[in-house]
Amino acid sequence: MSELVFPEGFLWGAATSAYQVEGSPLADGAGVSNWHRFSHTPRMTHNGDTGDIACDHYRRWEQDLDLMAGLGLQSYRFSISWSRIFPDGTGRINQPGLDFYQRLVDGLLARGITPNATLYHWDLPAALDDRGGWLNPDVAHWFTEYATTVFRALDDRVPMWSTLNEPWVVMHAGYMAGEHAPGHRSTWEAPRVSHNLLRAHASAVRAYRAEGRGRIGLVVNLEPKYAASGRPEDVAAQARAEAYMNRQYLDPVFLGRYPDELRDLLGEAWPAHADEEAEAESLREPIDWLGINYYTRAVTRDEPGDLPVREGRVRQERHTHTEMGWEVYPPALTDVLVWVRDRYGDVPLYITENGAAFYDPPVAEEDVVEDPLRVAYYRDHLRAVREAIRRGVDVRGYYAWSLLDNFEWSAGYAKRFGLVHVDHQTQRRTPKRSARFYADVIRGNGAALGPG
Ligand code: PNW
Repeated sequence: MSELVFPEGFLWGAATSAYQVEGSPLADGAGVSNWHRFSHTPRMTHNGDTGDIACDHYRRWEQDLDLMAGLGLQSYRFSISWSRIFPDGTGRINQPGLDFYQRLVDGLLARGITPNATLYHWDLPAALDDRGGWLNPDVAHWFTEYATTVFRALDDRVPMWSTLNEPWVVMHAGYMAGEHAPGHRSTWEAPRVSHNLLRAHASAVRAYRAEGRGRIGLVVNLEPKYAASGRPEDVAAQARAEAYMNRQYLDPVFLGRYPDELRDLLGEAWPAHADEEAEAESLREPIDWLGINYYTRAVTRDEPGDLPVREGRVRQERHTHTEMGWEVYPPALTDVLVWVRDRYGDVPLYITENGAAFYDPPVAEEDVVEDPLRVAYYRDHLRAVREAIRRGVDVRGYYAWSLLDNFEWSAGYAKRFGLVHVDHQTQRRTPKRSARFYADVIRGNGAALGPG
């Protein structure tokens, strides 16, 4: 490949997820999800925001597909809402829920856009939460029943699948930190949740092998950890933090074992999980591709007593931070891609999310929102991806997070990640400068990034 452009066939896309954009959560026979319930619980989200309307994508999907086509997107990563298909989580299938995704997939294909479907992006049927959710070992069967139904309906037109989006966030934010549904805070529950997530993933992959025709993978969030100093305590803190976030899922999937550091960082909560450890080998199930969501890095130092990770973050004042408080540090994206290849071998990689929340100026009469920080973020991170490819890492595609400003979970609508601005009062969509920039990048297969 020439110096500037990406390999031929590199896939350029953007991503969203069901609860964050669709709205109409109970339409056409859908069941209540855990996130519907959680966002309607007082004080759980910023400003009491919910996904009741979100981007109204459930009704405006055709307009949104035209928007994608206008940007020249080659692929769209979206998620399927489990509770639209199985209102009770298992058993009865709600056909109108499936029909929505049939229409969406057909509309993508009609525009030459490759669908990339995520089965679970955090919205669990509330009926299953009532039965213990990810704590109940039966969740692997429930998930496989749901996955198989969706495969049968859509696999003839969807060539790329992933099982779970960011199991670490499901476990940590949902069961350890209490910030996401179901809002638990339990060091004891967390390892069981992780294990059941991995069992569900492996079981769905096995089901796909039996009848699927496309490629199936897993999507993880990775945040490279750098030790704040060479002190042994800080180096050990780095290893714990890396094991907790970056290796807790990938080690079982690729190596068939849990990281040793989990024992240390979960303390008393871990010995209860000898059975899980013994079962880890059965979690190793070959996948066709791995999705990596990258936003930031962490510089870590030892902080005794701060359970479970005892990870003290050292804020890097000299660097820009996004509205999420996340440091902007593009070189770590190159590092993490090289790290995955070196540790786990040559599985095809996709960046399934990358992007930033910044304050955007109010929409004026002009037809574009100026967002220079986001343009720089995309430029610098895409250069970092190109650098990893130069170093021989097999990166096959990139998805911007996100197509639209959307419901940013517990941060509600206050944080904007979109390439396209959404006025949540009127639902008007206005492209930002970053959308124009990204369209240019796609058109020249990376040439618009320039050298660097
Ligand atoms: C991801 N972390 O969430 C999700 O996949 C998206 O749904 C979300 O909108 C996006 O990133 C922006 O937040 C993450 O703490 C949440 O490391 C938290 C972390 C990582 C990813």
